[in-house]
Amino acid sequence: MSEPAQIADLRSDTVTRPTAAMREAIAAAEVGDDVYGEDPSVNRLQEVAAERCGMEAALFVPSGSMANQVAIRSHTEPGDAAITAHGSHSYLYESGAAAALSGVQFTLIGQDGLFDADEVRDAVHPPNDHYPRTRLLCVENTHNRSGGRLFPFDDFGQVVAAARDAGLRVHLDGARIFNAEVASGVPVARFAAEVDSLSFCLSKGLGAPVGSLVVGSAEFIHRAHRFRKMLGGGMRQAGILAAAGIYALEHHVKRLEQDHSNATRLARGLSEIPGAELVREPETNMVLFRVPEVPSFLVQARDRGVLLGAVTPAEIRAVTHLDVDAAAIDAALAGIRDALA
Ligand code: TLP
Repeated sequence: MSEPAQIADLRSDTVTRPTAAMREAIAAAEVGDDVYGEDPSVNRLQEVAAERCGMEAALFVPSGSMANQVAIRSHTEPGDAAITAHGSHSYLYESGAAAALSGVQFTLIGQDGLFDADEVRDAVHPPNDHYPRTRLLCVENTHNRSGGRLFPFDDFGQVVAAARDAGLRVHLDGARIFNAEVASGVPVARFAAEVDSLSFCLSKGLGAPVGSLVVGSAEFIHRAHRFRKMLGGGMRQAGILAAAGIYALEHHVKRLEQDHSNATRLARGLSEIPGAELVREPETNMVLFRVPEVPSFLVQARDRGVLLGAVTPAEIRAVTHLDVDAAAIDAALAGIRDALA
């Protein structure tokens, strides 16, 4: 049987394909061997990223997972503890890497990716040799598992202050920090100014094929560079990827507001479909919703050209991105309505 015509792939914003203009930037990229530090496009991307975040330095890595793990490894020693939210990507979706690669134990707090300063204070282990040494706070903004929720800037400042009082370092998993910037109006540099390291992805809403950045102080990035090597993340003529990243930072940030309005459009439409129930109003580019029978619904939707993913046995995630416009959202809604009829 032939595959149904694809109307909308809403499984993730990672599914985008490079635009023609991005491919031109890739084709024109100057390259060199980045393990020797000689790829001009990678060097340029790292400068652009550091400047955009108002930090001293940046490091290009192949993935968001490696960005988080390089940061965790750089901030900690084996046997340390890191505080993060239930459902955070670095805890839940990175194959146990913090335990396996850094020997770090997580202390989980909060709900739906959000938590407050008291929860941070309560989660810090006392300075007693029985306990793991709590060393790091990891915050995720926007928070994926809770459907792209924003960590409000004031609350963010308070949890960071609590971490500082306890002598912790702070890492921000900003895989989608530009969605947060566009949705909240708080520039990425203001979030970055609060933390020791920030990671962000080029390969999600920004529409590049591969790559993430870790940004921080020059000293931190020097240490992170070593751990990137140790994790196997040293790349050679990576300038063809960096060129796509530079293009994405220059051209694909402001347009994220379209993804956000498409997510709102999708949520509005879903709220009118019998059998679909929104988990909460979208804040950025993700919509979480429930249907009575998730596995069979996913198949029915796929048969109608609408690709979706389950985040729990009961919840479905739809993510808007560069390759779905408002017309595709409307067509996807018609497919979903039909799949639930
Ligand atoms: N998230 C992916 C899946 O792994 C779930 C997705 O489709 O959303 N931090 C956050 C907040 C993320 O959402 C992701 C990817 C990562 C880190 C890891 O990025 P990659 O996939 O590049 O390793």
